Amino acid sequence: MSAQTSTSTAPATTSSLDAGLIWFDGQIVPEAEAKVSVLTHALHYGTSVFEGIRAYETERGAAVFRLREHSKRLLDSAKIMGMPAPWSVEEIDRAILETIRANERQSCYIRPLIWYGAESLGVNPGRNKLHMMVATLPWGIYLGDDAVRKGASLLTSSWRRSSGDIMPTKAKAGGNYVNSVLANADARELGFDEALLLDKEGFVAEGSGENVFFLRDGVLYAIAHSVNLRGITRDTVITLARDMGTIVESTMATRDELYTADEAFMVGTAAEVTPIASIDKRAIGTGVAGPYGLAMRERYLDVVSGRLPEYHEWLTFVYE
Ligand code: PPE
Repeated sequence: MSAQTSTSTAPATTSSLDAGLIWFDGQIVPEAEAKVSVLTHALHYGTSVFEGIRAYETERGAAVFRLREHSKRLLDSAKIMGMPAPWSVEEIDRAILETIRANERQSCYIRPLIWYGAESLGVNPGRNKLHMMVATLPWGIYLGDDAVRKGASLLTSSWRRSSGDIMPTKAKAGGNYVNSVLANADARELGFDEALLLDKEGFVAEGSGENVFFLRDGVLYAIAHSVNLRGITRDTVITLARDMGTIVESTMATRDELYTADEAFMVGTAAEVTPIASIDKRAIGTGVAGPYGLAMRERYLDVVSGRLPEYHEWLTFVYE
């Protein structure tokens, strides 16, 4: 039996994400008009690079947190993928600010994406044009209210983080995220909040979308860069911790090292700072969100919301 087809009207392509106006190859257009072909190379082979950025409401209106670092990482991802992106870091900054202003947002999650178009099919991307879009979305607490208050429950994933000789793990490339999607979906299906991925050697790499920290005897340990993303929130938290007088070290760690930590937490643009209550059903510390993680979450939210002037250099005020 053949599938029923209709040639009269194209199916709707609008999302239910309330993205409003989108920056699409230099034009600001309603989301319903920001369309791509079903033969888009990136849709078939994951040949896209993206960023996740947040803007927060401050006393001086919306401010984007660490805009330049995110625009730079977007271009670094393109470079790793061998994509000849024609946009400069300044142009990307401007496109992002323009999109926030067009939507009159006070706070939002920002998703820039660069991808190969639909000029040719087949693995070789060479003949496809590169496109860029910027969307802004209302987006609340990533792992939910409960995970933040009580601490998140993690499951060590049976999916390993890709190694650097299989995928370019420092690039935020669309195709890389199949690994995160599989790990996260398994963990959620089994009733956990998030997946913890190990690398090929069995060392802790990261969450499906977060970097990991743990605390032991007053020292804060950041999981070392190996196959994990060079997280901007990780860098922020290391700076904040040192400014608070905490000793911070970068380390490799096995999963059992985390089981017996005094505290652990995950960090990322979307997740912000989210305490970990348990891993593989083992309580971390007392099995609730720990005091250091909660204090770091408060500190982080103060910084991104502009309440601490000494960190204003990290903020780009959108309406000034
Ligand atoms: N590791 C991974 C794999 C990752 O995707 C992120 C961001 C991080 C670490 C933290 O990086 P940073 O945001 O620079 O601190 N994950 C983004 C995507 C989340 C999503 O569901 O999509 C994010 O947090 O925006």
